Amino acid sequence: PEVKISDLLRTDFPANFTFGVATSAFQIEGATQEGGRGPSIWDTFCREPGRIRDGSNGDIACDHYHRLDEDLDLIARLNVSAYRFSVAWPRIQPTGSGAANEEGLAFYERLIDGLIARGLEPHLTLYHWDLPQALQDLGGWTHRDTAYRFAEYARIVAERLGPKVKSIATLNEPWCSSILSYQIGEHAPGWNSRPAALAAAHHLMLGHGLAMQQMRALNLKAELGLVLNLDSAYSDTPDDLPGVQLADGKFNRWFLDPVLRGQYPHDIWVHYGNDVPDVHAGDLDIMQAPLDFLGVNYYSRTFVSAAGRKPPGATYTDMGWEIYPQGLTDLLVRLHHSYSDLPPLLITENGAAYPDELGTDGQIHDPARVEYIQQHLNAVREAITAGVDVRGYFAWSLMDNFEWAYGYGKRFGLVYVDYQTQARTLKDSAKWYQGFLG
Ligand code: PNW
Repeated sequence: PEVKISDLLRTDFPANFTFGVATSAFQIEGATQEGGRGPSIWDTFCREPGRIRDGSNGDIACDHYHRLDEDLDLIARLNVSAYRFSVAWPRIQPTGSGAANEEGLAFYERLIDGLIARGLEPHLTLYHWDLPQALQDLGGWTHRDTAYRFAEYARIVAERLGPKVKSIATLNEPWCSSILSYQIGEHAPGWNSRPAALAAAHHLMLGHGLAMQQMRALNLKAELGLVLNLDSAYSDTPDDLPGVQLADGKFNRWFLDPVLRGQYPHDIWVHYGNDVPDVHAGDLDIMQAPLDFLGVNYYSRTFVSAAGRKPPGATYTDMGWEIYPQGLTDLLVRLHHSYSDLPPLLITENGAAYPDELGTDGQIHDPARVEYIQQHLNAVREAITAGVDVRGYFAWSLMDNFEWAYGYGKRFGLVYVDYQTQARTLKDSAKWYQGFLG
């Protein structure tokens, strides 16, 4: 059905559909040496010359650690019903194992209580890439033992905070914390080894499964799940279809199939040859633990062309990522048809970077971001109409923040952050979301 996207209404979505905004700990908190926090691999990585485009680090970031109440008020002003945040493992276990650091737990308890007091649902992510450096010194995710350390950390957090939150996701985007981090080397710890990356991916997914076991035993009301970054792959010629299958297999199926089918995808296993991970008996059963939800982070599509062609007429965000909302509908519908035991889906991240500037009128006009979000919400609506069980949507991000290897140069926020003053200003996109939800 032809719907003018600007006419998209809250009532086009189910009444109990969750709308929220998302962030992660390292990208916004700052205060990296406070509250008993230990160093993470991102603190180390930022100090290595050439790793971060603008030479920045997470020491101050959005100073969220010191501005918690102000930021909770900001979230509430957007009229959302939910907030997705992550817990910094090195605040809870400064060296990645052993007793819990009470100050760390207390900070997140204050955050959660503050959300509840404002009528907002807390959605907690356990691991958004900030591995304690002490565990990296032992090999990081290439070391099988890290999976068991992660499960222990999950139990500590879930015991204390689990009773108060709506959902707990184990990992955010294991493709990023394995392939992008240990093979491509763009993220911490910056390695360049495919076998190391595949071992890391295996141990991440094993850690996910072990954490699920630990948390299930607590009989929490919270929904337990996993967040993957997924995209749809396309080509403009049948000659490129093998390339499409390969891209889809490495990016999507390598992570989906162990969790939803209890097996690695055969074609990709063969493709990886001698680089495949050491899988112990029983690992895949652990990884296949039932999920209450699957979180999907979607930003763009993959266009495969051996000849190097670009999709005609394509438009791009400031990340150089193509804007392709149809890819989100296609992805959701495909998940629905390909996986028989698919849990309910949450869009846990979606958004766009643009080089926003504070105008002379004191406003930030970001019409391209407004359009991006409207188009992708419409894409979600179309998937729901097609029968896919999507329960919520979280815009990435609440506010501009530390965009990993790009530092502060890429702005994903609905709220503008002036890093000199730490002043927060609602962009037009925040006002649009506020009005849409209000
Ligand atoms: C995600 N890639 O990162 C993360 O979950 C966020 O922390 C991040 O700020 C956001 O998306 C925007 O980048 C990704 O290279 C980073 O395909 C890189 C990729 C995908 C996701």
